[in-house]
Amino acid sequence: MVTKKITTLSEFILDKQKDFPFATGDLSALLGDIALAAKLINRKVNKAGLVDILGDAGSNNIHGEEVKKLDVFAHEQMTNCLRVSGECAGIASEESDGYLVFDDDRSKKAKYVVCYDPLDGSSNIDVNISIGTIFAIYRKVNPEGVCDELDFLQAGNKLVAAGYVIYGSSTMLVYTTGNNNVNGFTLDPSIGEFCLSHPNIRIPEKGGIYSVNESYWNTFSIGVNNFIRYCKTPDKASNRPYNSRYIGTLVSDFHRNLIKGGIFMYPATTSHPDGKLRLLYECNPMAFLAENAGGMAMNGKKRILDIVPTELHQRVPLFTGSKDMVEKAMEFVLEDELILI
Ligand code: AHM
Repeated sequence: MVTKKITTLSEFILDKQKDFPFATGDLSALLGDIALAAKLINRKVNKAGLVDILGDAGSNNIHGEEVKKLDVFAHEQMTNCLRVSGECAGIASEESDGYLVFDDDRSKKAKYVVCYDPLDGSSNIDVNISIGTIFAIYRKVNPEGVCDELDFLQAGNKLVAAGYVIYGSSTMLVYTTGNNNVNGFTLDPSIGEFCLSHPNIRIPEKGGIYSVNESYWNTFSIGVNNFIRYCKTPDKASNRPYNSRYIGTLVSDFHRNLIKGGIFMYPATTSHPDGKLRLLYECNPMAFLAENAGGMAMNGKKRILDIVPTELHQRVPLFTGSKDMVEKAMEFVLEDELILI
């Protein structure tokens, strides 16, 4: 019997590091810390259905400890893993108002800051639908001293690495450090390792899926609605109508479209002119992944990665996925003035 060689995430990261002769290994270690936090979150996510049996969030479990909400737990795991690692100078999380500076001796000298959404799709937790963790890694603007807000308010085109973990029918970690290379690793629970399962992911240029919350139809711009109508209109030459698929967890919708080809949209609405999704924690990391997999990510007028953030929790409209579909969506969207940039 021939046994196929398994490449673990740690082996893969170390192997990649060899391509950069001056690499110190800090980024590799940082990615390893995030993978560790993901495994801890995954363990808890798998037990989420037992919360009603073992105790509701906010109550005490059999050990007398408070049962935490899963998103708070995920935030704490990410923060703790990064804090003790010494490779991260500070974090900004969707779950906390401000950024957090790690000011111990090692972290103060660290080169990187990390932005994350510890548990994306939290409204899906209670109904056993895939959720995820999204992360983005930047180099500190000023390598000396503790980090400050400007380190987090960098445009996505300055990203060093980004990725997500999807807690789905299997648990996967997908990440990129740029260079048009995106790789996916599936967690083998029997050995507790993420193993390379999806090398060099390329998003199909012509997708066949559109993902949008159509219940907001009445509040979208005319341009967005015209694009949705285009997606539904039969046309043999371009394989329309496209399939409509919407999970309501960005990580899951994005992941499906990344593998199968499609567009994900969270456009501006009349009541939310900047949409719902956060630039730092959701849109930038997904845009970096999309572009490095051969896709696109726009806010309706410009490239997501070129937006310079002005605040930590800034929201932006998002159109991302297969290049042909995003370009087509932009043609429709640009016809209309409702999108406010
Ligand atoms: P969350 O931060 O509460 O998890 O919300 C983010 C989620 C995204 O994962 C998803 O794409 C979007 O919200 C769905 O929103 P809606 O229910 O308005 O369609």
